[in-house]
Amino acid sequence: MVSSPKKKSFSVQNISIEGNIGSGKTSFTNYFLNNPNIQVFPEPIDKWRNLCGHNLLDLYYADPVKWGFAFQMFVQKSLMDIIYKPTKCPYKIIERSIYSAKYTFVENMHNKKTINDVEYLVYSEWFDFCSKVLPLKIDLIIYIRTDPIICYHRIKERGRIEETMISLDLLNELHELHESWLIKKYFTDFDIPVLVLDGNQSNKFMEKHASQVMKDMFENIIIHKHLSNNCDRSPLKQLYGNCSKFYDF
Ligand code: TTP
Repeated sequence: MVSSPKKKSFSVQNISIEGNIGSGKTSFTNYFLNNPNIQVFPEPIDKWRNLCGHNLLDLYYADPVKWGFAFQMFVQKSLMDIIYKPTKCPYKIIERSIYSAKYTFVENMHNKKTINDVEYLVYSEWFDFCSKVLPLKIDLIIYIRTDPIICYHRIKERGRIEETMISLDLLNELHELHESWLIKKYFTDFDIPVLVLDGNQSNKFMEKHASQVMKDMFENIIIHKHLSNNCDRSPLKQLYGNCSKFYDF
């Protein structure tokens, strides 16, 4: 008896929300909270603030040279934990990824000698192990692209106690590193599609962006359910391709 070709099952699609400190990632992520097709995993900042009673975020900002390496190793571990958390939803949204931690924060710390060459090498060995050896997969990045000066004012407004030291210079440096990574595609072996959204806009517009993304995702599930075995492209790659895309409202 000849069996008919099986339809592919829908593997979970991982989407990470990226952008500078204060760019609006958390607010954007919150729009997806009550969608039954999407499970949202917020950034594990509470863990960074309380590792067995130690506030690593605070230690880091108080003495970056002493604590930068330990802090970033822990950030990497906590972000890895999230990508492995199971979900029954077809889409998983995570805020930040090991990629942004490495390509923006750690690169910046190394450039400024906050972490030394040996620490950088040890970190990079772990990063390579996590990103290549383990079956880690992110299917789409949504980049909330926000002017550093706007990020600066938002950070001042929210008044997170550990972040009083954050300067506009730091935000400019991190912005440039996000741009190199996600717009200029500096890391050539990084081929995850990037959807770029203008984070300078009001909440009303960001909500519209989120609705459009959810609509795309819903349609994408329907389309993917009808794909046969010989299509091996990830559904989100099919949707967004390899180039950046802006929604225009
Ligand atoms: P973000 O990850 O940028 O989160 P956020 O709350 O600022 O995001 P948004 O305002 O866009 O919703 O940074 C959280 C804090 O952690 C911030 O002080 C920067 C710090 N951090 C690092 O120092 N290194 C890292 O690798 C990451 C991911 C964050």
